[in-house]
Amino acid sequence: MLTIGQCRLEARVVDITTLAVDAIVNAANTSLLGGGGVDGAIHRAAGCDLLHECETLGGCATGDAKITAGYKLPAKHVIHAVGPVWGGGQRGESELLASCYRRSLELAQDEHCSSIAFPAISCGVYRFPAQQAVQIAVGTVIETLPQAASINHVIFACFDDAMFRLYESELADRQAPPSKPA
Ligand code: AR6
Repeated sequence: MLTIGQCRLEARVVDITTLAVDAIVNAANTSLLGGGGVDGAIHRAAGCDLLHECETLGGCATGDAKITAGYKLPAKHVIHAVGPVWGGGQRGESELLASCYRRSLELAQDEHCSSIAFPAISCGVYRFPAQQAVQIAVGTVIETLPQAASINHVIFACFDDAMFRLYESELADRQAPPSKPA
């Protein structure tokens, strides 16, 4: 766990669809019309009204995000972020992934959310290297928090222990060392 100002950042091994936070982030695709992985799990748990709202949104560009209600989910909102497909690292993948985290926090702030949970966007079907993605996720959230003052709790929801350990290690690395006594 890491505390930055008023905000607590933590990693958890958890199914993101079970979290009663203000917003969960979905790792969506540009159609916003559902898919496999975490996207499929979110649509199944939210019910078909989520798909109906997504159908009105006109899709979403890679690196951007759009927000809907949470319907049958315990979360109030779903922020649908579209991560990049990994293509070797020379196609702007890192910047596009960072943009997903920035845009998600901006939308959460616009809705006055205080808690948000992210999956490891692009780390499944889209094959982004996990360690690099985790550095981008944690780094971008920390950089963006000053512009997202409503947020006081960020959860990195991990589907397995290996991903959890990467987040734990990244959060520990970013913890400022305790100041030495004078
Ligand atoms: N809770 C938390 N994390 C999960 C869950 C869950 N319920 N389910 C999977 N993960 P992926 P992507 C993890 O493939 O790579 C979809 O078809 C998973 O272990 O869901 O961004 C979309 O429609 C992995 O670490 O998303 C797109 O077409 C992470 O979530 C495409 O996949 C992301 O894996 C997006 O691919």
